[in-house]
Amino acid sequence: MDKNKHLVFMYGTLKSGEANHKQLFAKGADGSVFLGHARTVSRFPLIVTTPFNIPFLLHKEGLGHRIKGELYLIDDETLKHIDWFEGHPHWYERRQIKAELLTDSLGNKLDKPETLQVWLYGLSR
Ligand code: PCA
Repeated sequence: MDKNKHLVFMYGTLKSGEANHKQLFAKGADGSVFLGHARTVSRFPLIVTTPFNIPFLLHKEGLGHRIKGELYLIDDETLKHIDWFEGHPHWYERRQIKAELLTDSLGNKLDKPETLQVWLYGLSR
């Protein structure tokens, strides 16, 4: 199996402290590494609704707000697991977007935000 790593932006239940965060480590404790806090470069609609306060991000770039989240570096096996967990591509769809990394992994603000191409799970329809 190849050993590629993938940048993934989390804004919902996979974030630290949220209900599904442990899924990031389901394929090994080092399957995911937190890089820092980040924000999408473009705006996206984020529907925050009950039940369970699950936020739904819609792949309608340009509408809504710049979304705050957490950036992780994830290995192949963990990415496959998260794809399965999020129902990619039939429910959530993983797409590439641009995000700004704002802090380091300790939460210290970067002097200059770093713009990165990252994966994000959202709804297309
Ligand atoms: N979890 C993923 C996408 C939507 C969700 O509920 C996340 O935390 O980014």
